[in-house]
Amino acid sequence: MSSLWEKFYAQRARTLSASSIRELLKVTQIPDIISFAGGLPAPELLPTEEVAAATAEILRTHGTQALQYGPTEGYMPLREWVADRLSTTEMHVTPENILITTGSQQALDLLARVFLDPDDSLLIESPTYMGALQTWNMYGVRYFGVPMDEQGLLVERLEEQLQRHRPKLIYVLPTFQNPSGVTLSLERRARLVELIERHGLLLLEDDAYAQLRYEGEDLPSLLHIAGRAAGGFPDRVFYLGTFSKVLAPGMRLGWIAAPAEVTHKLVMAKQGTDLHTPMFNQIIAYTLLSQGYLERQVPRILPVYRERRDVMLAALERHFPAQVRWTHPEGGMFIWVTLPAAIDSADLLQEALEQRVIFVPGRAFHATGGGANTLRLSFSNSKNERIETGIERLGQALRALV
Ligand code: N5F
Repeated sequence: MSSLWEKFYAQRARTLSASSIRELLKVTQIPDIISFAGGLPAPELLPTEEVAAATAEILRTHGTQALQYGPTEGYMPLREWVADRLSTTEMHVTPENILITTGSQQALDLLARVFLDPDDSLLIESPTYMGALQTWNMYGVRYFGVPMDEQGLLVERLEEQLQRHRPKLIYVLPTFQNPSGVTLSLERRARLVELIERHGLLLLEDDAYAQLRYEGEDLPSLLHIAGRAAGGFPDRVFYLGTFSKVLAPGMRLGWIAAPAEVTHKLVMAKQGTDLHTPMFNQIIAYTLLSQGYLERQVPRILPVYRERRDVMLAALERHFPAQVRWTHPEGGMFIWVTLPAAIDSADLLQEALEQRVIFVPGRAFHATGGGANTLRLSFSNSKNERIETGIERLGQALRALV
């Protein structure tokens, strides 16, 4: 239906669509709904006490700085902290490489402002993080999906796409991917880095879940593989990190690591967007991090999420029909489910809502069509009993459709 404002909207606003995760978040407010939709941290693991103590301390010691405007680049001690965490003996990262953003979601948008013209071609994993698609849709880009298997992106399928579409950038979530939960193998990581160098495109690595590993060995990031080869910060890799999954998403703190010249451009784009990320939140985060918060918090989080993952996997075995398949993530927050081809997960969501359980239907994670028979389940935000009950209800809803 056309509204009064239709003729006034900018061209880029015509393609705006609501995030299905954000829309489903509203449903989550209904008390007895079991939500496997948003990738939200467990509420009982959010550090309310520690943030309260740090806040009181900061107001005493850094009060005026915390309540004042600050630099667009971010709070220097926090930038230094991130740079130190990313530095290795082979790759020195400096604060010049780091821009603190208002969540890593903002970094996705700033990158688009700086790098993407209408009709630019982007390679994305299929499926991929829908929040990135939502941002980039506004810039009129063209997507080409690269298929994945249980080892992640099929790198051998890339070469042909690189030649055919001449993309400017490839967006990859190599570790505990959102939404599939899959991790890119070491061998494929090395080949991917080599390919982007050879074909001269940019690689955007989104590593939101890297710290949440429940089993298996840590793998080097694409940034670190490229950095080792380059003997310093690589030219072609931009790396996104976030404090949302291990600290608190409500603080809206993320970062981008990029070559200093690129960071400088991104800073100018951010100046026009929100001037800077809240100083108050940055100083709280830095205070906690410098007092060993992560070393305390990560070991608290891991056993809880590992158990929730295992409870969900076991419940899926018990309650889902045999024709349904799902991934076994080694970390992160998501399990990706593939239903028989004839079933649409959007129809399943309608059934599931009746049973008071929700998830994200898979279509939204596919930029180039398809995925109607897929769906994403998040296990991080619900306690074991609710996971068991929710999957049982979902199994019932599913049997009504199979
Ligand atoms: O750093 P932040 O909080 O802005 O997170 C954005 C983000 C960036 N990159 C990846 C791969 C992510 O998974 C996210 C966060 N995505 C969650 C999700 O459910 O897919 C949270 C969305 C929560 C919401 O929209 O309420």
